[in-house]
Amino acid sequence: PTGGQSSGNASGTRADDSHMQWWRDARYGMFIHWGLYSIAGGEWKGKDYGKEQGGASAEWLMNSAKISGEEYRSTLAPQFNPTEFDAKQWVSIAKDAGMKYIVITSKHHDGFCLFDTEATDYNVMDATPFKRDIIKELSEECAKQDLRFGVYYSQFKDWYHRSRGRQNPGTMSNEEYLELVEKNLDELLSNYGDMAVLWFDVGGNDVIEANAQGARVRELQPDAVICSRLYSRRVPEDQRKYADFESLPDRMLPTERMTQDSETCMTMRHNWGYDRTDDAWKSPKDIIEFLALCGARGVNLLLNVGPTPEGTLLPEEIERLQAVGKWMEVNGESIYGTTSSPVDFDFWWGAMTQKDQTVYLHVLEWKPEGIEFNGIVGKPTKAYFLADPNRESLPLSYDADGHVTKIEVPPTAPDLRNTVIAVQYDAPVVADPK
Ligand code: H79
Repeated sequence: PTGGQSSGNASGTRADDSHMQWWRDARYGMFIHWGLYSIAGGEWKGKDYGKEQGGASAEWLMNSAKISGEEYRSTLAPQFNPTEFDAKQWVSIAKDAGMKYIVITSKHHDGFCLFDTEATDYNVMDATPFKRDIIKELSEECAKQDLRFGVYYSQFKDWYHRSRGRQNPGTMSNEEYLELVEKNLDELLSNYGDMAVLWFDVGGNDVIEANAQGARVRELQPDAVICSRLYSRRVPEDQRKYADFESLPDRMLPTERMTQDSETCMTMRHNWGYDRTDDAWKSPKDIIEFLALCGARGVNLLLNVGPTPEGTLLPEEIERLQAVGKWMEVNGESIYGTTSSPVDFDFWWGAMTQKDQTVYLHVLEWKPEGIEFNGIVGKPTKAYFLADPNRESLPLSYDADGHVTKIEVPPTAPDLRNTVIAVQYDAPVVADPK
């Protein structure tokens, strides 16, 4: 009844789910899509695949433009020299944005490894002039700045290494490929300090294969939080033994309260990887709304950036991260460590999160006539704007019959994007069963 999440599916493989607590409290993380595809930016031989393929070209370019592994590598790898890459700056930006963890593509479907590996020479050290272990630099910087660090790893799709017959000859047989994944995982789990998250993507249907990979993660990093995409969606949920959290489909906001640990991964525009022509930017208000709505449904938000070939974040990305960071500085209490709304419905003005004896109203649409809500037992003791350092009380009235609480507010919204009102009770919040 308190709206707290139940444990993930993985409790069977650990004594308890204590490794999930930081992740539940964190609520907001940074996703980074970066690789050889960033150089192409959605274009190949003068053709803009971003516009042609429904805007899903960036990290999918190799597939969309039907480029052979050989040509993709020989064209892009020698150009991969992002000399402006500065792990310290990226981590600071994520931190200032209010994000609590980072997940970066260590290997996407194009097969290119952003880390030092013995398993393939198709990696940043051996195949590019850059010769710097990006995963090492970022993991060390996260440790320094006290941010959790994790990796995305495409375990099933690998258009470079994995042979899938004539269409994609690959460089390896299936057996060799599974060995590559095993070695890569061992390296990622052994050489980079604490791995907070293992973000697998597009799992195959082979549960035995997936379980072997999950077991290896548990063995080497028992506290790593494992993404449900270790398994394909066709694997029944109760068989996803190592899935610690449910990953909602790409860019999908939750439509209802989730009863298990869940995360939405979201882009700032359409693509994940850097794209030269993608101009579908979401606004800072959009992102602040995502945070509120995800929070109300008990879901983490993993917000993506797609750095440039030079190794920088885009000014548009930085601007949005800073705007949301400023909002979080004032209103973070209504996001971090909160659980989903006490009630299953939204209100005309927005939605709620909760913590202990407080409910947070995320007011996305202002109504000068007052903010009304129902669904909670008892009369609140106090309501105030989180942004008000003096916590001045807003006038409250309570309709005992209808259980409706009304908060009087000024004619104009203090924050048009999302004004948070903290509503306090003198006991833990309980949803009204009526
Ligand atoms: O890493 C990002 C995506 O590249 C990856 N998941 C996020 C986090 C992803 N892998 N697979 N998919 C997403 C789903 C594939 C969708 C497809 Fe298509 C639709 C493949 C073919 C049709 C999108 C549109 C890609 C090419 C055209």
